[in-house]
Amino acid sequence: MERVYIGLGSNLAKPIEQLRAALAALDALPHSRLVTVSSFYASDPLGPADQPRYVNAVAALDTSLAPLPLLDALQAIEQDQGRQRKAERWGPRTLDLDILLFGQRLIDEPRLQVPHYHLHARPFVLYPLAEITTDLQLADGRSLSALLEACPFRGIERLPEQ
Ligand code: PH2
Ligand code: MG
Ligand code: MG
Repeated sequence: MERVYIGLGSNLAKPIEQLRAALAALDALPHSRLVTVSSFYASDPLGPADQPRYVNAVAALDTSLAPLPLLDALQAIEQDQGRQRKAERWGPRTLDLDILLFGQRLIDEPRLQVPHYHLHARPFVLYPLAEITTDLQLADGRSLSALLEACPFRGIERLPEQ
């Protein structure tokens, strides 16, 4: 089993319910166990501003699936929850599931880069991740605490217990 951190995001069709349904689907994945989930956080959209606010969370999953089969499974969950792939970068979506970290692996393939490229710049990823880990070292040597110091808790709001 390897510990994988997955970023969840939604800003369409009842985002909180989208995240809840996605967590149930993650828990039901074969060869996998959902370990922990952060609080849910609301934030303004990064990217095009003419879209609703997002709800984000981070989940820890223990899995013996390999990275690309896990990515396939996550994309199938996105599809099941009505994700429509559009040309617009960073546009609105019912569900986004991103592999943030995969054990201590460094992955650089056309379909998958791990650690996730934008991890360091996104408070709505770093703060939920920090909530469910301690002393996290990324496979590329960066420490989560250093990333947090460089990325203030700004523009995000921790939602009350769901
Ligand atoms: N995801 C995006 C684009 N913009 N903004 C917020 N606040 N949260 C997201 O998850 C997000 C975003 C594309 O993945
Ligand atoms: Mg994303
Ligand atoms: Mg994505």
